[in-house]
Amino acid sequence: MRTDQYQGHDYYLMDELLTEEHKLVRDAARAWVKKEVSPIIEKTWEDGIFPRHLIPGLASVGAFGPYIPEEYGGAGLDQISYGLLMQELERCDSGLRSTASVQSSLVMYPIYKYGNEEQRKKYLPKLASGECIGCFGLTEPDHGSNPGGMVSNFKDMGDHYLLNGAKMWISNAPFAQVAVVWAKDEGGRIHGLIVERGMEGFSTPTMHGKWSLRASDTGELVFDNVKVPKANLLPNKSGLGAPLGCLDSARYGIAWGAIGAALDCYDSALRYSMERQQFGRPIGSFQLQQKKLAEMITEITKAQLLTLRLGQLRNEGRATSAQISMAKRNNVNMALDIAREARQIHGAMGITNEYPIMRHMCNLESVITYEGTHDIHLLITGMDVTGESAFK
Ligand code: TGC
Ligand code: FAD
Repeated sequence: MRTDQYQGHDYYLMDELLTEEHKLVRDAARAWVKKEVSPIIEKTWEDGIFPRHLIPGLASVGAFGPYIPEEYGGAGLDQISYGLLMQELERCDSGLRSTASVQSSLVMYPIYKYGNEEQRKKYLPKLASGECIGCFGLTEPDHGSNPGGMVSNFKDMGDHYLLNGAKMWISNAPFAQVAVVWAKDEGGRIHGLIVERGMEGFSTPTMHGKWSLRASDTGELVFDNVKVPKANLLPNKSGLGAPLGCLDSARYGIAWGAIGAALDCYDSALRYSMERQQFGRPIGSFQLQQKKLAEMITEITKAQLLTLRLGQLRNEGRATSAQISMAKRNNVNMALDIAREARQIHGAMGITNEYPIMRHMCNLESVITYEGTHDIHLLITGMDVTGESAFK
């Protein structure tokens, strides 16, 4: 079993820009991860299952609904604390962060933002405590980057809605008790519906064969004439902007999370480069290895500054969707590049599970694809700066 020797890296003294609360939240999450998750993460990843016994611990560090008000069971924290939490979770494993992202930004956020008071009171406290786990169904087998083309639909049957269709690639689906599902009404307008496990005609088959994000459970959502009570429709926002609004929050968390994965790879590579001797010297004394390490910490530092500023803008309610896209795209790509370089610094050892590098690298292939692919985020930036959509 690998000992988690991780230390944070703060080249530009960013801690001085954080509040005491930010640091407390981050340090508590880091301590919990080191104690409870690091010792089991390699085995869990190999087994290809999400370790459900960690759910109460995730709730205890505030990872479920960090920025949801306390009156609904959330932690009532700001956006920077939320980001730091995601960073610490993904420092360990992207799948751990995924579970928290989905619960917070893709399930609790839409219920809080688009739901009515009854729905908030019914679902949010149980989601915050981890008593209930949720998932988010947007992607379909034939509609990934283009969710507006979805075919899942519901009909108004008078006293209930009748839901049909299928969602694919859904994180947490195999064990979630509730699903926030996006489907079209008879007029073709997209709405969010809360679908509960146990509703007749609703099933959640597990998807197998992933070489990435193995510590997160992924599944389908299948709706075969599911009767959904009318009280389960999210009433306060409809249209594609509703699910995309949730994605803004999750993509922001991923921007921080990716820094965590990059920091873990850098931390491991730096330590290894000073321990591993070749030609009678630590490999970290060779210029080629120093170039790799210097470029890694430079890119991490740039991402930390970009993301902290984004957090400030989100705290002020001024961050745009396009700014979030830029950070998600930049940081995930940066983390993947760093994982590849770190793998080389570790030589052959880098391909083993003695070190976290290959696990991070494999995970980041999902992270660079979900919540909008690398290409899609580039096109969002392109659209923002030119005013021309390349999608239509
Ligand atoms: P478009 O015409 O541009 O926009 C439709 C409406 O949406 C509004 N809008 C947004 N609103 C809030 N936040 C955003 N980020 C928004 N982006 C657009 C827009 O203003 C418009 O509103 P209105 O009122 O005018 O109707 O839409 P489009 O069909 O051209 O598509 C644009 C595109 C391609 C950028 C969008 O579809 C997109 O982002 N595609 C990527 C799909 C995606 O990210 N899927 C993620 C699925 S969930 C997931 O992956 C979870 S993984 C979780 C984990 O395990 O961690
Ligand atoms: P496609 O859209 O088919 O894209 C294939 C390729 O074509 C990509 O390289 C893409 O960039 C490119 N492309 C597409 N359109 C354009 C264009 N206009 N211009 C240029 N290039 C383009 N979804 C959910 O709803 N909920 C979840 O919880 C969830 N969890 C996930 C967990 C995992 C592990 C994974 C891998 C995915 C998950 N997803 C989830 C789905 C994810 O959001 C989609 O995979 C993603 O949006 C891309 O869709 P796609 O895979 O269908 O790729």
